[in-house]
Amino acid sequence: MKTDRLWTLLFAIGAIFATGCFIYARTDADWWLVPNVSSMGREIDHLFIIILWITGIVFIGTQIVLCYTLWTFADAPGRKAQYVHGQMKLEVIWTIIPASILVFLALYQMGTWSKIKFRSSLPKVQPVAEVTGRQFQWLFRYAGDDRRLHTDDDIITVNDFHFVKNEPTVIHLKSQDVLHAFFLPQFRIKQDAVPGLTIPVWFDSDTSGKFELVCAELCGWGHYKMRGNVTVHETQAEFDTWLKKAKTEQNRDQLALANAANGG
Ligand SMILES: [Cu+2]
Repeated sequence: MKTDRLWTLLFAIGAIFATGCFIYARTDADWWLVPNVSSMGREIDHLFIIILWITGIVFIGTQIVLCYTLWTFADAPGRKAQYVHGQMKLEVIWTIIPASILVFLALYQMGTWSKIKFRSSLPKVQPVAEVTGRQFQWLFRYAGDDRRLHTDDDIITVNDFHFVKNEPTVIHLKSQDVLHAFFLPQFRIKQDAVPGLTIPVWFDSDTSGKFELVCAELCGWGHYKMRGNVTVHETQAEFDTWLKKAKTEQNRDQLALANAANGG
């Protein structure tokens, strides 16, 4: 009997150890702590880390209680099972503690949430682009020289998003068909694109360079293809140069199409 208990205990400790190793391996890789380049990203990471600490402590605590229970109340010759209807006091305690943790988290994250999601926090700037998700690509519509969207000189790119470093950046997010999710991992931005809605999303970047955009909502067979490149330009002038180049390319393509249609 004693050996049985020992084996059970060893198994429980092994399971906890294996789970710990697994969690460590996943957090050590760039699985969730992808480098962050946005100002709001730091606050979001901070919230995640607090939640990880709370759940980690609770996990270890409950596993210790589990091991203790396995060891102390294991079957023994002559020991009779006891019928217990309930333990009011314990049930109240383990309801109040998680409820308090949830209330704490709800209150603690409110400032960050309002900064990121409340319309009143939206920077008062023109949107850099209108972003439309559709099966299976991201379309970016930039304003041309008139600085207005939905006019003849708009520039449209596919899976290619550009904006400027250290500038509050706003996009208008739409979907043409089904639910998609606009996910910029390095900026900690994830927002559903919902058919029929235009959703303003804002973020910034303190680093210039190339980053990644992916769709984070299973939207059909080609969902895996819905990824794009994000380029953060060092200066507005650099962005303008890129936009000009994109416009020239677009005009050239349109001309080629018109020529082809005319049989030329
Ligand atoms: Cu998708």
